[in-house]
Amino acid sequence: MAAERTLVLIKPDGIQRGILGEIIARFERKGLKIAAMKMLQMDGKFAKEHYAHLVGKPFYPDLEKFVTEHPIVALVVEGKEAVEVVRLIVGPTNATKAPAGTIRGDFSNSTSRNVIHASDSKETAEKEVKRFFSEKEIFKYSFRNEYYRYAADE
Ligand code: IDP
Ligand code: MG
Repeated sequence: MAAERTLVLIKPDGIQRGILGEIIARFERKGLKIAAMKMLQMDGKFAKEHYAHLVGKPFYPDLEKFVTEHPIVALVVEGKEAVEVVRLIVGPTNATKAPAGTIRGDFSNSTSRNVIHASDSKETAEKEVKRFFSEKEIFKYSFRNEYYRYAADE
């Protein structure tokens, strides 16, 4: 199985609302691997880099305040087609329209306080994983029961 990596952030609202475990459990249940995990607090400079595509938007000042005023949890999630699979589990940005069963569909009704971030493409994932983690913080381990997660030819 050609493993792919993606970056997941559980935003301040996920921690404040006490649903960190429920969110992480969804990735575990899917069979994905948590390759790295840490708690941190972003500052304004870091937020501007991470959300560079949104800095000019009218909602950006609120977004920066929201993501920097409390800690977040960052994870590297790994597995087959992890970038796409994680985005499917997360659901669309506007949680009001997010299908039930997705994280945003089940835990949020907002376009802003939408609980979680996930990289949106393989290229973004590579950059974002590096932004949050050094290579030595990312663990390369195998599941003892890989056989029950993927067939040999996947
Ligand atoms: P994504 O998180 O689904 O990838 P992006 O467009 O990359 O969506 O936006 C990043 C984050 O910025 C969103 O998750 C949300 O917190 C915030 N955001 C995006 N669009 C809006 C908006 O129209 N109003 C308020 N906040 C927004
Ligand atoms: Mg995005």
